[in-house]
Amino acid sequence: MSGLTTKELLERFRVGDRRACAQIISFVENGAPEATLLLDELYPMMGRAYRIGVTGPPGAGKSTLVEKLAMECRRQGKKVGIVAVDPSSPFSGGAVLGDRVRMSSLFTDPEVYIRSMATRGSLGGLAGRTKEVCDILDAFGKDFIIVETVGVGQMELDIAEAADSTVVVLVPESGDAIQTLKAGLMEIGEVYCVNKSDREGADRMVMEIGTMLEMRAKNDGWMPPVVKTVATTGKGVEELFNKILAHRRYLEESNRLSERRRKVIRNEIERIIEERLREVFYHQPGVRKRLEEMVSDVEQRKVSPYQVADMLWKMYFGNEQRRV
Ligand SMILES: Nc1nc2c(ncn2[C@@H]2O[C@H](COP(=O)(O)OP(=O)(O)OP(=O)(O)O)[C@@H](O)[C@H]2O)c(=O)[nH]1
Ligand SMILES: [Mg+2]
Repeated sequence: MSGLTTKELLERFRVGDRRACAQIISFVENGAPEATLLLDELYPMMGRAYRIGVTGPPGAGKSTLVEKLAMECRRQGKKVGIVAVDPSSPFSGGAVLGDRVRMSSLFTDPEVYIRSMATRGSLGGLAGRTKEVCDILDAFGKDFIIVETVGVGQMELDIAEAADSTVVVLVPESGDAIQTLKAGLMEIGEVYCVNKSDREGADRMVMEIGTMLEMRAKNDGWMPPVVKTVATTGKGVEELFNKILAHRRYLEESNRLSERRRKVIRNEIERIIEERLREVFYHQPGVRKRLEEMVSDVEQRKVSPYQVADMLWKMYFGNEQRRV
């Protein structure tokens, strides 16, 4: 694939060449110079895929469940993209053979595209990149894109926001842990899944989740359903998928899907501008150095952080602009 011009790469992508798709994703992941142009070119082809975020504690069975959800999509003749963000055991790459074997039926299916992104912490902006990787798979013609993340941090929240439907996967044993989880995970789910329901305590867990959801501040006219699954056997997965589709219908019929997508677009533009502003600001000669120098002054309470920020601001914008 290397050595192709951007135009050639795009031509291959458009006819469904998986290697071209992989190459474009790599460019975007690595922040290569051609990335922006490629994304611009692909933009008109995006917006058709439905995006499902799957999140939950480590080991809850997310990957197994994603595999089964993808199979369900395939059974219905839909094309699927899978993105695993920062997986402890990657789907692809061969690093963990076990995962690869488990996913094997999907690996050989040309209508399924699986990508792991194990780059958390590098260069920042990963949440943005995840969205862009989904965008590429969208342009590639996938009907559904399923994103797996271990939750819940700011990044997962960002990803949840970019997903059309967010599935939260919990297990019967989450029991007490749910207290600590509820702040994050109990807010973002649109469909809840009690996986490993072959184990004891699944029904109690379903009830507890239901109770917590009733107390949730804002449900927007959608009461998140709770589904029991056994990802290893596929039990309950069809129902889970149906609930996701029901959520989709709800979003479409209430006009919320386009509202949400507009919000995502707005956020994205703002994020790009903020990134650029930050970059331009700190690249201004002397700004970083001056900031460092002032830290000890602030530490000794000679000046306040606001006064330092004002000073730096003036270095950049001159006198007429004041802090807001
Ligand atoms: N008993 C039982 N085991 C399950 C079920 N689903 C998944 N597992 C097992 O749980 C383990 C973890 O499954 P994964 O799918 O890798 O879980 P994960 O949430 O993706 O894990 P991380 O990505 O590492 O956070 C594996 O050994 C699975 O076989 C289930 O429904 N019942
Ligand atoms: Mg996993």
